[in-house]
Amino acid sequence: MKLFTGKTPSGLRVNVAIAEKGLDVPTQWLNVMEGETRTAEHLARNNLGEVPVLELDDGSYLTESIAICRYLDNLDSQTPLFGRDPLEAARIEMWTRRMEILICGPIADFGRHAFPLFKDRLEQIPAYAESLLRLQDKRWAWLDKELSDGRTFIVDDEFSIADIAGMTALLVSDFAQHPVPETLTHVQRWESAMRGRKGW
Ligand SMILES: N[C@@H](CCC(=O)N[C@@H](CS)C(=O)NCC(=O)O)C(=O)O
Repeated sequence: MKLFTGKTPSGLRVNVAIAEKGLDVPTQWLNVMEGETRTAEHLARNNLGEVPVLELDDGSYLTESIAICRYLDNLDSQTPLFGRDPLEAARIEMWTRRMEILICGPIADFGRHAFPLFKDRLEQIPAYAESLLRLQDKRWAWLDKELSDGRTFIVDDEFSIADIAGMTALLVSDFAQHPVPETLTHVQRWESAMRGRKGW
């Protein structure tokens, strides 16, 4: 097994999962900004030219950060990230989708419409990008209400893949220089916990 990853929002998910589970996975780091995911060698691993990619021992490749995390999680029963029973697994799935779609969605789309990396890949619309930052603030405010019950993590008091999914939004927010509003103390509490996790 070999992981191809980067210091990127999606790469971070797998890096954190590996660190949390204490796995030892040989890793090759690719620099996205220097185009290392767009070489013929890497396109043969993933024709979307993205990381993370996990190469399996039979020579096949697994892509998509959450799918890779699920595979790694199933390799042992230590510190399960996807839940211990059917209901817990379903609640974690529910929240992972919410974190991906509602919380990561606007800021990731902002990046596509604002970051130079994407300028030749789509028509960037600056006004749309600005509107996505306002939407992101609304989504953080929604999450703040959800977390106002005082829970440490996204699903109850157990760190899970739902937290890892949300970390992506924090890292893209760093790149966008658009932090979580200071007034959102419950999200701030969650954010501090995330930035203190292994592998961040
Ligand atoms: N849905 C994919 C997204 C992967 C992705 O967008 N990777 C980005 C880094 S966060 C990448 O490798 N980009 C390289 C490029 O666009 O050239 C996942 O979750 O793994």
